[in-house]
Amino acid sequence: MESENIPSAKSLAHELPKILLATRNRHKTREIQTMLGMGVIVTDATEQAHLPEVEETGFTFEANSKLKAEVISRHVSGIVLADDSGLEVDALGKEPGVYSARYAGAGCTDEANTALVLRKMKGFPHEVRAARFRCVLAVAENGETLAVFEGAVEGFLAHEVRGDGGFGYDPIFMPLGHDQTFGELSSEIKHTMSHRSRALEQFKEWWAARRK
Ligand code: ITT
Repeated sequence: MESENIPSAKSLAHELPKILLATRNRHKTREIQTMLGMGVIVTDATEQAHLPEVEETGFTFEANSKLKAEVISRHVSGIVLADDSGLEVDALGKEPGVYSARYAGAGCTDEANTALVLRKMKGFPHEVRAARFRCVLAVAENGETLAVFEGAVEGFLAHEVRGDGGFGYDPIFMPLGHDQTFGELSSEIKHTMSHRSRALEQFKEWWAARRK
């Protein structure tokens, strides 16, 4: 029973600031919730059936993140954060890039995408396997972008799938200075250097200044 003086966890949760992510990728939501900590409640489009699917018609991460944030922010009150991200492989002319989620075809699995990248890179030696993850976060309110933040992490592609941590291309990406993939490294280590955490640090500063 809730006492008069001690607020329940439920009533405290009502007091916490909330951020809606314009994503249906639960891995992104989990990572961003972890990085923002317990003082913020992060929700996403999977929890709100009325939110539309946003077609990613842009040719850059920035264009697509703005598109997702702006469209979703027209349907809710408050700020909306969108994440558009992906893997760029230099030897593949920066593919899969904005097509990272659908590289092996619409609705394909992460495994199919990673297998396709490895197949295209078969026989390429380590020196020409440079790659990076990029993340662009856009914040919008009432259909208008308020700010955009970018983060990247450089690295190399592994020759085979290694580790089962993370998601997407994590099991084939070795960040610079490590010979393990993001699939093998802990999520704590990933969060110290990832494209998403680098963009999110800038968002945190912007958000703190706005809430002052
Ligand atoms: P939303 O558009 O609903 O946010 P999505 O998964 O389609 O979800 P993107 O269009 O931004 O999102 O595509 C991002 C893809 O890039 C994602 O599906 C992964 O394949 C890859 N990716 C992004 N960040 C990654 C990370 O931290 N680790 C591994 N792969 C990542």
